[in-house]
Amino acid sequence: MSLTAVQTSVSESQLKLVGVNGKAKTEVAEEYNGSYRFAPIEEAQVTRAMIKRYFNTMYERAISDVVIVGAGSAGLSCAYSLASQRPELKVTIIEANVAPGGGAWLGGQLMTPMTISSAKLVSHTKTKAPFVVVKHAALFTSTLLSRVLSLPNVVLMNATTVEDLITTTDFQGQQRVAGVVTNWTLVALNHDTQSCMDPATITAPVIVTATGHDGPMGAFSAKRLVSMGFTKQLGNMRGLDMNRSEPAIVNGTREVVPGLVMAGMELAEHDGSNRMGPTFGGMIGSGIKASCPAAHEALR
Ligand code: AHZ
Repeated sequence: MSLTAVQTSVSESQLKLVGVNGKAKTEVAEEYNGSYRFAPIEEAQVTRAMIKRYFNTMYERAISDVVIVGAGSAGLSCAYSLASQRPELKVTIIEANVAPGGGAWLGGQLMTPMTISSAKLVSHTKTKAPFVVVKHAALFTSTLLSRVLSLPNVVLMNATTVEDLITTTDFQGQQRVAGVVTNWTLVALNHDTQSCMDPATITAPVIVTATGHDGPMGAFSAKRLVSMGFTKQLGNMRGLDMNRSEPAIVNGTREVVPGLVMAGMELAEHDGSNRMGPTFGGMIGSGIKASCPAAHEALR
């Protein structure tokens, strides 16, 4: 019997151990050993299936109820809390990286276990442990991502960068943030090498910014608030102190300027609070807390 490359990795005796979709085990073994077929498909169908949905989504979400910038642990926690409790809100997440999740795929120093510190209330009533350990950070992040993406009112546009903020003057004459300026990340990274490549926009009554601490992309909105004159100067993140950092971030989560709620480690750069390091309770708490002012603004 001639076997394809795929089939050579599965022995006939292995195949006989399983049954698929109610088929007899011997029938499955036969299919995988030469007669397995897919339904016929045209290449254009595949391309059109993607294009139509992607651009329909862009068209529809050009006006959103809430935009969340950054799909790290804080942004995703905010998205889950907000979109699951308020299914009527169109929540659009913009993530610069191809892979959403930010720094939450690992614990610290490229190690896999993730610690999540307990809120004091919980440790007093239920357990004395100051934190729980998730066996692999990817388990936390993939579970959260899958829950967020399963919500019908959530859209995630990854490989897309927020390049700027949109502002407007409200009916009281006050300046507020009213949307984001977006571009595909590969375009945004090439503004220095190509002539003007204009962006697109998404307007929304409220933006949640959770772009993390300073780095190649981080603290985007905090820095832009300074150059736009909304904020005088950055506080700049201080040295690592887990005991000070987590409460500072959760307690400091707020609408920093009208229309812009800030969450996660971006707040450390904005307010000048401490670095947190590899513990994630503060990020989850901050994301959940950010969903309250975001819902309030979106539903006004
Ligand atoms: O790619 C960024 C990351 O996934 C994304 N992002 C940044 N700028 C963006 C922009 N447009 C779109 N202009 C942008 N996306 O934002 C995400 C931030 O995730 P993160 O995990 O870096 O931040 P977080 O605040 O959710 O969690 C931080 C967790 C900590 S604490 C810490 C330390 O103390 O050293 N380090 C990390 C990673």
